[in-house]
Amino acid sequence: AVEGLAGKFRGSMAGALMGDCLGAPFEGESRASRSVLNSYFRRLADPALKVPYKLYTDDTAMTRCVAQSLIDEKGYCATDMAKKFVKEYYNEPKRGYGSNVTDVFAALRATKFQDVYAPAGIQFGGRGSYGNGAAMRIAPVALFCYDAPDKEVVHIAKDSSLLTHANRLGYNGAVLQKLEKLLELMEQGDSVTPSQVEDTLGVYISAHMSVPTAIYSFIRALNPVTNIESDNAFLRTIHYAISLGGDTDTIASMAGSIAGAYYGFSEIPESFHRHCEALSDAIEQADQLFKMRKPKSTET
Ligand code: R7I
Ligand code: MG
Ligand code: MG
Ligand code: MG
Repeated sequence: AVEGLAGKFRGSMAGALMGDCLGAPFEGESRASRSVLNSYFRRLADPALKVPYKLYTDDTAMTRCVAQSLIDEKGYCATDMAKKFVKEYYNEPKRGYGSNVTDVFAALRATKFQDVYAPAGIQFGGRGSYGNGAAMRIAPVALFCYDAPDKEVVHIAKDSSLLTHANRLGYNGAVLQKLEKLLELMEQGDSVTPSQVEDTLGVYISAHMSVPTAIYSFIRALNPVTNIESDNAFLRTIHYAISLGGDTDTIASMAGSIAGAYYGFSEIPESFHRHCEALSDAIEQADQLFKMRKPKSTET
């Protein structure tokens, strides 16, 4: 088995995929009941269950592009990443993309990638999208920048986000503002209900109403959660994130990538591997990112 840091790289990529695949059936629906979700996870854990695997959505389609671009270019190349997004979208447009980001893909293609940041900048009357479509695909950037100086991870995270999402609220202030609320919720411990999380942090498709929620899901699921039967801590994270309703694939994917990195791939129950599309690709990309990780920073 792959242990240690390599297992954490695999866990992060696999966790992002699994949160997306397992959360997608519930996206945009009203919050699933505790019995529906408990039996969903119980059934999937049964090795005898015969069902097709769950398809990944735009979250994973774009995560795969980010990872592959960093691998192919051995670093951040805006044009290559933008081209990969566009090629992927036109190959498989029915992965559930946000309704406005597809205009960015069309404009990038029409302008032959001449100014790769321009199309995102003119979304929503020139303010840019505050959708969570940049945050949902960020895990490979964190892995690629493992041990790199902070300014490197900030640079790649920000610039790769700007290829599709230019709204300053989306990637800056609003997220930080919400982190204060996140701390407030953490102080309240186990008594916090799904409605409170929805009202305080949000379960919406905007970055500022989903990123703090994903972080909260990871923290909350470190310990058993009332009404959540999953006793494996990795699965509990995804189960809890989905239980909040709303943008379930994306919140579960972001929470899953953190949990997978924290617990490591070997902690992900094997019975769930076959339920997610293209898990072997996620592992392969994780291994490549692991092999090419930056040497330990010598910055003081
Ligand atoms: O952010 P994005 O890629 O969407 C990601 C979400 C995830 O939940 C995926 O699973 C998928 O379902 O979609 O796509 P965008 O089209 O940029 O943003 C998503 C939506 O956020 C838009 O269609 C708008 O409804 C909303 N939105 C805004 N609304 C008003 N004003 C984003 N920015 C704005 C804004 O500035
Ligand atoms: Mg999606
Ligand atoms: Mg969708
Ligand atoms: Mg979503």
